[in-house]
Amino acid sequence: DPYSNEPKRHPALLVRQAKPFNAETPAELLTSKLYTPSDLFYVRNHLPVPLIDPAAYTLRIEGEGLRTIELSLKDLKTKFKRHTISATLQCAGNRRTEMQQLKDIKGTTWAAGAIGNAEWSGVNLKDVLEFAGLDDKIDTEAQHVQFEGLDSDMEGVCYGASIPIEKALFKGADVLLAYEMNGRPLSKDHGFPVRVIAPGIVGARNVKWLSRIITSKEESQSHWQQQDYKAFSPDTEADSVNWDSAPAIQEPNVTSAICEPCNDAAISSSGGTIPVKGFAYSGGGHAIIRVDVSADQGKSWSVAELSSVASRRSRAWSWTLWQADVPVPKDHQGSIEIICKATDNAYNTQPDNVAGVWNFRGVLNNAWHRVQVQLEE
Ligand code: MTE
Ligand code: MO
Repeated sequence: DPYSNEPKRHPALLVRQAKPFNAETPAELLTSKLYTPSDLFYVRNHLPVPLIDPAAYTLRIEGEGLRTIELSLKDLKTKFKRHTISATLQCAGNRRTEMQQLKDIKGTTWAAGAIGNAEWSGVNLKDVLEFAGLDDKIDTEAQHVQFEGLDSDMEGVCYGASIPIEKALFKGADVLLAYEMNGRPLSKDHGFPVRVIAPGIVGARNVKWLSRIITSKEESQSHWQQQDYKAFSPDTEADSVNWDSAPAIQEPNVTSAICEPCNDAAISSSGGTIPVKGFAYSGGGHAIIRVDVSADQGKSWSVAELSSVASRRSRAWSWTLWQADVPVPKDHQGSIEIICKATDNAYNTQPDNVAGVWNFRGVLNNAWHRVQVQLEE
C-alpha cells in the first residue's frame, strides 16, 4: 500500500478523500484566528506523502540561464537570507460543492474550507535563482519557473507545476522556498522539508516536497498544469475540451464565504440582528476593500468590519476576516438566506450566481456565498 506511511491527522479535519488524503477545515474553526493552526490547515494531496530524510534531502536547480546546482536543507538555511511572509493558500476547487449541487462534477468535494492563512519562513526564490546565475537584467530566454515534488505515482511521474518567471523576479516578489509554517518546521502533509509558497497564486502551483526547480521557455508539462486546473465556459464539456484553449490558473479571482452561522443553523432573532463572520480573499496581491452582507436577497446590504494582516501595496497575500451584524428582515417566514460578496482593490467583485461561472472541473467558484438559517424567537 503506497499509503502506509501517511502521517497522523487532526480529528477535526473534514476528510473528503482518504487516499490520497484530502481534508478541509470546518467553517466554524476557519475564522477564529487570522492564522490557521497548521494541524487544522486544509490538506490537498494528489499522491501518497513521500518519506524524506532531511539529512539526505537535496534541491536541484537548473535550466535556462542557470548553472546547475544542488542545495541541501542546511545550505538553504545557512547560505541565504531568511524571509517570513504571511500568505493565504486556497485550492482552485474551493467551494466546488455549490457547483456540484447545480450539475454533477467529478472532483474532490470541497465546501468553503479548502483555504487557510499562515506565516511562512524560508528563502526567497529570487535569491536562489540569482545564486544559480540568473541575471534578470539580461533578457533571459526563461519564461517560466517549474517545480517538481518528491511525491510520485506508480509509474514514477511526480507532481509538478510552474509559475511565470516574472512572478518570481519582480521587485517585491515574495515567492519563498519555505521550510517553516507558523514558526515550526513544515509538517509532512504541508511539504516537509521544503515547499514553494507563491503568494497570490492558486494552491496548485505551491509545490510541496520540492525536489527540482527548472527555469524554461515552456511552462510545466505536468498533467496538473496542462489538463486540470483550468476553467472553461459553462457549456464546454470534459470529453470534447481543447485543454490548450485556456491558460493554467495562476492568480485566483476575488471570493468570500460565510463561516458563521453555518448552513441550516438555528439562530435567535431576538436581538434584531444576526452576527455573521467569514473570510474574503483575492489573488495577485489584491487587498480586500469591502465585504457586503445581506439577509433579504440583496435588497439591502450591511458593510462588514474587516480585519487583516498589514501588507505592502500590491502585496496583500493574506486573506481578510470580516464580521457584520445584519438586520433580521421584518417579513421573514422563519427561515432566511444570508449572502456575502467581497470587492478587492481593483474593484473586482463576485458574480451573483453559480450558473454563470459553472465549469466542468468545478474550479474558481466565486459566486455570492449563501447560507440558509432558521430563525427562533
Ligand atoms: N505539491 C505536491 N508535491 N503534491 C500535491 O499533490 N497539491 C497542490 C499544492 N502542492 C500538491 C502540491 C494543491 S492542488 C494545493 S491546493 C496545495 O498544494 C495544498 O497545500 P496544503 O496541502 O499544504 O494545504
Ligand atoms: Mo488545489
